[in-house]
Amino acid sequence: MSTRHDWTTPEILALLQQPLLDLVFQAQTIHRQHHPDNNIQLATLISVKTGGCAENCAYCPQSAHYPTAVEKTAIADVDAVVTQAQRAKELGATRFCMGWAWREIREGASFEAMLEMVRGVRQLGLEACVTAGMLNQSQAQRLAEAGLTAYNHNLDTSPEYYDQIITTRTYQDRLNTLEQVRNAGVTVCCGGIIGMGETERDRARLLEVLATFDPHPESVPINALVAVTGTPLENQFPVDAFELVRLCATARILMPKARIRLSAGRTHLSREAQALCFMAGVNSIFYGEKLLTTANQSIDDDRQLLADLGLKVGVV
Ligand code: SAM
Ligand code: DTB
Ligand code: SF4
Repeated sequence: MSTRHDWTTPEILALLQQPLLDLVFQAQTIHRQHHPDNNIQLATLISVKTGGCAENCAYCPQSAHYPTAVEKTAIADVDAVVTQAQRAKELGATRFCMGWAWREIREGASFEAMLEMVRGVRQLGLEACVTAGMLNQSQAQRLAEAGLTAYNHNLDTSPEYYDQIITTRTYQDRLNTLEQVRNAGVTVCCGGIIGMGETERDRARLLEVLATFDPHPESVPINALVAVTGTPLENQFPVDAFELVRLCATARILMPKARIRLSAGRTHLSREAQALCFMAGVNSIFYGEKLLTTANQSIDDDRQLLADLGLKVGVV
């Protein structure tokens, strides 16, 4: 099957809703046509600038709008960040992702520091990813020149459900940022969140927007909501693992070449549920004790899981 960019909502819903094992089988079949077998990427995430964000994303513990336990911090030092990247490399990561709780990238010393961090991470031979909110063309260009591999900016949910989750910036703002990233020649890391009270149709619509990009995002993070105390979504129940598997599998079918990253929310998943996600085409995880402000699976548990499943880490 050739890679398509013209998927429709009914087609995607039909994929999502088919019997689970048919869906996973189809996803794994496509996965094996485009990716090495039994291979997974480990990406380590750090928070360079935490908390105090001007946006009101309803899921986010870092938004200044909500009374969460997250405290605003200063921007981390370049040296400290590069040292963390070195440590992540020694532990087996091949991608290093740096997060800033910003509505948009700011100019000045903090942007110069961001460029230095990118150069430092690249010098270690790691892929470098930044997520720092909206950016303009000149900033995207300067990040590209510093060697940035990918910029992460998520759509989070469907265009229809979006204003239930965020009102301080629009879906179109997000699309514009993604276009700047693409124009600068930096790869696009763009995905969303499951478990925020959205319908199955919203999930299909999110995937539709991603799968009608041409080219597709090189990397698609799939986050299961981490319901954090103090946020408007604090009382959401963890999403059923099979629904997450369905989303991962459908993303794999629609975007055969993308890296599908099982991102936030793995601490709620059993080893078996994670294995099913890998079967469904997931080929990247966040690796390290912490995501940005919340806990991740432990390194020991992840190593054990990969060993038990016979998954190999590597850049292929
Ligand atoms: N401020 C930047 C932005 O919004 O693009 C970068 C950081 S932001 C924390 C990156 C992404 O993390 C969000 O777009 C969202 O998809 C995900 N995220 C944040 N909080 C989450 C949560 N509690 N559960 C699941 N995913 C979350
Ligand atoms: C993405 O899609 N998920 C990551 C990364 N991109 C930046 C962030 C997850 C954050 C989970 C909540 C927290 O730890 O603050
Ligand atoms: Fe800010 Fe990003 Fe959190 Fe939204 S998701 S509140 S933009 S840090």
